[in-house]
Amino acid sequence: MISDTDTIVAPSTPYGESAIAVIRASGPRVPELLRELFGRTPPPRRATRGLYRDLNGHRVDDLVYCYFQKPASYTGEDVLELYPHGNPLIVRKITDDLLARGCRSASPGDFTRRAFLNGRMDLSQAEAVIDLIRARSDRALEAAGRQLRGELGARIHTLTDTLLQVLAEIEAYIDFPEEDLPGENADGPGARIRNLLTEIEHLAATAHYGTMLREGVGTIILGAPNAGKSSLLNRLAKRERAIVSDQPGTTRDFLEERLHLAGHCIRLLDTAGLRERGDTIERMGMQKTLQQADEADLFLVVLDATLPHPPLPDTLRNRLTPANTLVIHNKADLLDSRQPESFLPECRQVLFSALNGEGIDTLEGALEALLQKEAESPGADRIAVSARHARALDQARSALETALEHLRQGQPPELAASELRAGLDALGEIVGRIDNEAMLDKLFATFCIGK
Ligand SMILES: Nc1nc2c(ncn2[C@@H]2O[C@H](COP(=O)(O)OP(=O)(O)OP(=O)(O)O)[C@@H](O)[C@H]2O)c(=O)[nH]1
Ligand SMILES: [Mg+2]
Repeated sequence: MISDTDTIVAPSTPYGESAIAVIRASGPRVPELLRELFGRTPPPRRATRGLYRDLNGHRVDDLVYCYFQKPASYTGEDVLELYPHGNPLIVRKITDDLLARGCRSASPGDFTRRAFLNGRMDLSQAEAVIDLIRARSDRALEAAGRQLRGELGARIHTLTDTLLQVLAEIEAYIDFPEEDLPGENADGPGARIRNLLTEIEHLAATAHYGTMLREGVGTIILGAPNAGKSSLLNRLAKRERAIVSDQPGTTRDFLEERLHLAGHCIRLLDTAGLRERGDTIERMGMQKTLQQADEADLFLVVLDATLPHPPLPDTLRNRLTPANTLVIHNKADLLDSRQPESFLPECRQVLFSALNGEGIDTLEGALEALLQKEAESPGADRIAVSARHARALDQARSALETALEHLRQGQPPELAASELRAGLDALGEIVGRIDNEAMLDKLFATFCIGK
């Protein structure tokens, strides 16, 4: 197995006061460290009490430790976990002492990287570890948990198994050229590649939702100055987050507030009002609004129900669909019995008053419905791939499409075979048949130290 031969050490808990802290060491020196520190190798996986003395013989802490014997450990190597009192000074003294005893400071993601290199988990699972730690909503936690349990890996393996079969079949025709490749029959290679393509596209289509889970659902509040955008943010956030005033152009920079709805983490953005004129700062604010809108997942268009509705810039208008937009007719309290003027009629309309809270339940319900739709599209298969996975899936898709084209045109089977192999490689990158060190460095660098 590929593994560095040094023994790495790092605190696994964040810096600060706590009841206990965790320090972890992994590598070949662990059994020796145990003998040096505690005069014994305890039975694996059993919490043991001990007195930690540093190299100079000074008492550092009375603590509990646990030995995980390879390969049955997180990293697949011998691992020592120490649970001292959660004082940063103690944690530092122990870490420094372990460094003095010949360990090396772990870099971000080092432990998980070793787990991956030692075959304890595939790459999609290693990535799920970081997703799990970072998850800010129930849905994100669930998705990361499923990926950590290997559900994405299993899907990819099913795809690569089928692809290998098709490849073997095509290669058989290369070896026995006197037989013709079966053409367009139901279980010929062409049909099976098309099935694979459907599966791959299906998985790739979950990437948008995957980003929403990993980064929060970017939800932008848009509308004319004074429409009540900041008042809406405050209502949804249930606190006075943004300044509200009757002066048009109050919000100039954008404000972000995180909230939870239907198991999702929402990044709600309040923005500068959109209008034709405005001073320099306000225009800069509007520019920012349009930039933010470019990256948003959902749109809350706020209108003053008592006024005629100003037009939206075309670039923005083109992004708004019934699947991502709610039209909010605010200031319903001023409306008497009049009906508000309809706007973007294809989208869901909600009558609302930020002043008295009327319509807030309907609004939250409508927002939840949009989120639920996202979660279910494109089929509730419960897997949401990341941008990295999506790129690999896309490469696989284009290779398979080219292979299909070669077969269709009756080209020599070698050409299709070579494309299918490229497709296999691309799928392999998702679970980790990667021999590119730089790529691994980049991936694990996003981890925290001690993980
Ligand atoms: N009557 C009534 N007034 C409201 C309602 N919502 C907001 N307002 C008032 O409308 C004015 C503008 O509200 P804001 O929330 O600051 O509007 P905005 O869209 O953020 O405005 P800018 O930041 O200037 O673009 C304030 O005086 C609010 O008190 C509402 O539902 N009913
Ligand atoms: Mg505002």
